[in-house]
This record gives sequence, C-alpha cells and structure tokens, in this order.
Amino acid sequence: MKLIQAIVHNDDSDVVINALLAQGFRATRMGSTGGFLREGNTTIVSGVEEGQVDEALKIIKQHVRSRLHRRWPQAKEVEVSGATVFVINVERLERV
Ligand code: 2BA
Repeated sequence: MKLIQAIVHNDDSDVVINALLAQGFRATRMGSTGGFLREGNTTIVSGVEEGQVDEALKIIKQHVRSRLHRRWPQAKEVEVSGATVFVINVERLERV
C-alpha cells in the first residue's frame, strides 16, 4: 500500500477530492500552509493499493492547474505547481 500526499491550491481541492471519491478512492483533506509563501493550501492524503497509484495521480493532475503568484508587488513572481505529490510506502493500514 502507498500513501499519496498531494499539496494543492485551496481552490482546486474540492474538485480533486470529488474526483478521487467518484473513482472509489478514500481521501482526507488537511488544511496546510506553504512555508515559502505562507499562504493556505490543502494537503490531500489518500491511502491506495500499489496498482492504483498511477490512476490516482492521473486524477489529481487532471483537476489542478499551476498558478503564478507574487507575494508583494515588488517581489518576483513564482510558479506554484498544480500539485506537489509525495508517494510514500505504507507498512500497514488498520481500520479498527
Ligand atoms: P510554498 O512553500 O508556499 O511555495 C510556493 C512556491 O514558491 C513554490 O511552488 C515555489 O515555486 C516557490 N518556492 C518555494 N520555496 C522557494 C525557495 N526557497 N526559493 C524560491 N522559490 C521558492 P511549489 O514548489 O509548486 O510548491 C507549492 C507548495 O507545495 C509549497 O508552498 C509547499 O507548501 C509545498 N511543497 C513544495 N515542495 C515541498 C517539499 N519538498 N516538501 C514539503 N512541501 C513542499
């Protein structure tokens, strides 16, 4: 089993979660804050079988977009990716 941890823009989070759930995935949404921009984003956590990782990543990619962001008027623009995704090995999952 794998744990997908996807950091997405708040405005994309509903549509990503809905699309994952519609395809039978389970997911948890966590409010988070980017360390650099210090703005709210959403971390979506989903435990999936190894063979489902690619499908879940495809769904995430289909429902996010990158954005240019400027922290203050004089600052350089940065490109915030649609999703920053970690895929982590899960030793064990229990629902008791
Ligand atoms: P933030 O940390 O607020 O970063 C927002 C965007 O600012 C980044 O977009 C990147 O374009 C830029 N940025 C971040 N750190 C920078 C630095 N030290 N110098 C110059 N520019 C910098 P993304 O890379 O797409 O990241 C979007 C969000 O994903 C991040 O928000 C953070 O919440 C998370 N993230 C990205 N990489 C991560 C990592 N390696 N570990 C944990 N969280 C990460």
